[in-house]
Amino acid sequence: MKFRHVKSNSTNTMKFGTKAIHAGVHPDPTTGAIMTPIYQTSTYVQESPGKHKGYEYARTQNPTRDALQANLAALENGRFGICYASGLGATDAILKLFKPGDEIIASSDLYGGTYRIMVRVFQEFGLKFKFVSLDDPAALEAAITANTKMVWIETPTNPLLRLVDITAIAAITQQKQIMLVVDNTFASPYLQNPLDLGADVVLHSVTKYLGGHSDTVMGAIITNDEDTAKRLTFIQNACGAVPGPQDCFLVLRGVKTLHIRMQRHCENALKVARFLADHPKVSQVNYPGLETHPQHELAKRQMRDFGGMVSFELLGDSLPEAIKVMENFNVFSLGESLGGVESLCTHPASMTHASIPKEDREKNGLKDTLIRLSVGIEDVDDLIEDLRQAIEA
Ligand code: P1T
Repeated sequence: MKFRHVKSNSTNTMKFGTKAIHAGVHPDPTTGAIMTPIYQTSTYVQESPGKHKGYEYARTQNPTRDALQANLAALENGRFGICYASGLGATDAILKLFKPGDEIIASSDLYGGTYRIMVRVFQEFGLKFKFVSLDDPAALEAAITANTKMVWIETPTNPLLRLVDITAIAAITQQKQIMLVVDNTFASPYLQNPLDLGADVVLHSVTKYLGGHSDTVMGAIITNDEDTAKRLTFIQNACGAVPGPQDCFLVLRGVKTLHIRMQRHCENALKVARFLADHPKVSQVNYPGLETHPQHELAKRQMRDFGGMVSFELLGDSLPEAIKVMENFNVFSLGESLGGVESLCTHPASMTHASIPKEDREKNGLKDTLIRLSVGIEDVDDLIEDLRQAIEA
């Protein structure tokens, strides 16, 4: 099979905003349509058995998906992009690269669904997982054994907005020839490119900032390694968790404004974080852009800005009070997910991280009273007023 996800040379030299709009997409060859058509088909007509235009069956290849995969690869400065039906579908594909007995070290603060697929699905098939706090890269060296095959990190982490030093971790994994996977969902490729910092594989929940409009569920993997890309493309087809062409179209459309949206997400989130940090009823604010964040210097070095996610705790640590605040919001909507244009508020303990046992959550510093915000791109004065009235009501 022809391997079709190679980035075109011209996008190598483009800046981010130009790539977001142009990489991977071409005017439709039959009509000149500037927007990539939604190839809503399950199969392709062949002239003679095996004589076709490079497309046989839509689980295996689809032109709308090809365009998106090439676009996302370009945004991460990678050669190969492979899309899946969800972020967890992409995680599933990566975990299928390993065999029973292989050991995987994951950072201990991570999305609850990632923890769940590791512990409740792949551990049953014989993969071994260790969850280690990787704030300090030395903790990784101590955890590695001869069977360690992969290190999985999220940075910034969900929901505590801690950072992992990708360059420092990559120095260790490269020396020991262990695959390093970075879940770059919270930063988006606009703020951070892990492949440039030494990671082998980047994963996105495309559902979030890449899609950007809370209307699609999708995942993506980007890598420079041809063998890994071939194996992941094989799994994409053989296991079948592919995104539909309509969803690929929506994400191609969403990505065209990624750079503009991210600028506003960052601007608004910093103002929201400062407001919360100054509020007398707030005891703790997690945002890498605050000078008080313990890894602010690393954030400045590793990221181009600090993102749209903020989490906080109220003084007194009362769960009923935290719930009251979440019920009081008028502009922030209470719900799971993040990265859309509209502001969302989430209660990690009962929603996104409910699948992690309470004892483990608390060991990692995730309290039941933590409130997570996905700061949208509305007028920030309205967001701050909404927070003020919800906290003070
Ligand atoms: O939801 P899905 O597209 O399958 O992506 C899973 C996923 C992977 N990685 C990170 C860092 C994530 O945050 C997620 C999904 N997270 C949420 C739904 C959430 O509200 O945190």
